[in-house]
Amino acid sequence: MALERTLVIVKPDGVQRGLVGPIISRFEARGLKIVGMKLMQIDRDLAARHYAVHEGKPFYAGLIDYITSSPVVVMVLEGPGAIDIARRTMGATRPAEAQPGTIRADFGLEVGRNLVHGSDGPETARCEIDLYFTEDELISWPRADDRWVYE
Ligand code: D4T
Repeated sequence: MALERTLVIVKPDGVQRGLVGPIISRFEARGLKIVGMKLMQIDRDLAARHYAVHEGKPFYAGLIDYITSSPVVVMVLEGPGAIDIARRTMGATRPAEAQPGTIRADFGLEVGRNLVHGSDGPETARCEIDLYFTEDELISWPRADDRWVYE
């Protein structure tokens, strides 16, 4: 499978609830490699650019308030099929509909507090990575485990 990069965000509820470690652990244990990561506060301008596709929807205002309410941890994860793998690890958008064993099912209850974001396709991933990271903030590094994770 092609090596991909995807943007993942531990949202404000994940940070406030002390779940940064447990959430990142799910992705690490899966075999995805962290190639960029930082704690940051998303301002309203960045939030509007990230969620531009949802502008005008009934939940948009609440979504912007929520994502800007507290620090988040943003990261770029790399691996074969990383975009889809990350989303399957997160589970369905609505935690009530997410499969047990996924992050949203195991840690969440409501769609407006669904703990994590993950890019939903190759084009979105490219745009979102550019939105949050400069090129020199991303590190390509050989991992000792690589030959035990990749065929
Ligand atoms: P994100 O973008 O946060 O990874 O979520 P998803 O990709 O899984 O889902 P989405 O784009 O459809 O929704 C973006 C964001 O809006 C919130 N939301 C969504 C909400 O508060 N109420 C709703 O009815 C929907 C559909 C949750 C995620």
